[in-house]
Amino acid sequence: MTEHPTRCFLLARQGPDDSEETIAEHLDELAELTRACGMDPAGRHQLRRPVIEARTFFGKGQIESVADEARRLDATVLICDDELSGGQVRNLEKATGMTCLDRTGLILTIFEHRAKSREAKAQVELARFEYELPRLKGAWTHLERQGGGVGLRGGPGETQIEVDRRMTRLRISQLKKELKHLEQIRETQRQGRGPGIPRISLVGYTNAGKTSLLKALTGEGEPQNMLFATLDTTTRKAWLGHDPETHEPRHVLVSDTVGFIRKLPHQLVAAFRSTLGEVRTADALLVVADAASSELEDQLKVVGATLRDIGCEDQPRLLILNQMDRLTRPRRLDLKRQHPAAAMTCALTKEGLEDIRGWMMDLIPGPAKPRELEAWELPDTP
Ligand SMILES: Nc1nc2c(ncn2[C@@H]2O[C@H](COP(=O)(O)OP(=O)(O)OP(=O)(O)O)[C@@H](O)[C@H]2O)c(=O)[nH]1
Ligand SMILES: [Mg+2]
Repeated sequence: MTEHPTRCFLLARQGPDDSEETIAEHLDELAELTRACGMDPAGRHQLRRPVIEARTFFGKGQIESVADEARRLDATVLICDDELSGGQVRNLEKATGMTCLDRTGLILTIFEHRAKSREAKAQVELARFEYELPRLKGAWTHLERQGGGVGLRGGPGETQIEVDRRMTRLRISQLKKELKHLEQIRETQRQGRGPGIPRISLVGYTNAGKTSLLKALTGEGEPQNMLFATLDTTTRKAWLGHDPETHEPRHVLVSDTVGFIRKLPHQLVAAFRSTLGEVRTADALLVVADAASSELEDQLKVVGATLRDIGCEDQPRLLILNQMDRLTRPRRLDLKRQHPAAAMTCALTKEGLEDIRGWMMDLIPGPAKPRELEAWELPDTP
């Protein structure tokens, strides 16, 4: 028997300042996210909504027509590109009879599926609990009403929610402790890698080609055409070339990291702080972008903002416009004009990698040259 993927219906709000194309692109990305989660996006709508409806986010009529269409398409899950409160999720579920998720919930689910290492699992679990904690409040109000009205204390609903909240807080503090411990181990490993070898981090929008570049530079890494394929940091040694003066071979340590995305849940950014510590403490950053994306400039803005968010502002960085094999010649020239300092690469054919190596070689001082001792430093010859 073949298993059919869950069919879902996508929704996004078009506010007064949002263009139709922008929201359509956000929905394209949301569709990619649902595929990354193993679902089949059956239909979508962008709904004009100047003012958000407090109870259900969208208007009553809008929700009814969406529910009708979703039913026709056999969709059982409703996914909203905008962040919803716990109460809004419950009200939408009641109104449509469908399971409802917001973008943050979807991204968290993908991360839960992908997390393999102990650290990634703990980070994702922490983000999930942080996400759920304020949402338990909505359930509490709801149960309180069931229990007989405001002010009633000690009812079964209240007790259960209080227990849930306490357990959630307890788990959050345990996870934070565990992550602190794992961060210390990581720090020790970092120091143990030996002084002198500079550390470079690959950062950028998800699916831009970071892992492919790690592979092109170091021979290791498993690229996948999938959003958030990489959650764990992998560090490998890359050969740069020979020092032009000493002729010694030069190396760097290159780290691959989790990708960024528009509206990356802040709970995830906070939870991934220790993984992203690798980026913060790197000597330089290689910022990888998918040059063929129609969203290139927006994605670069998201990456810039996320880097600021995690405290990376001062490190030297090289913009890498990857996937240039997918560009027409005029577009290539256009991009070269817009980003004259960027390296243009194709990670698959390794084209342009020399520019990256050259940049790293120029940036990073080589090993200290043997110093010729002056006469006054030498022991007296008998
Ligand atoms: N045509 C072309 N495809 C590329 C290039 N670089 C990467 N890809 C493809 O793009 C997809 C994503 O590549 P990855 O290296 O996994 O991307 P990533 O940035 O590590 O993505 P996440 O880990 O999911 O954030 C894969 O299917 C790669 O084969 C390139 O230069 N040209
Ligand atoms: Mg990757």
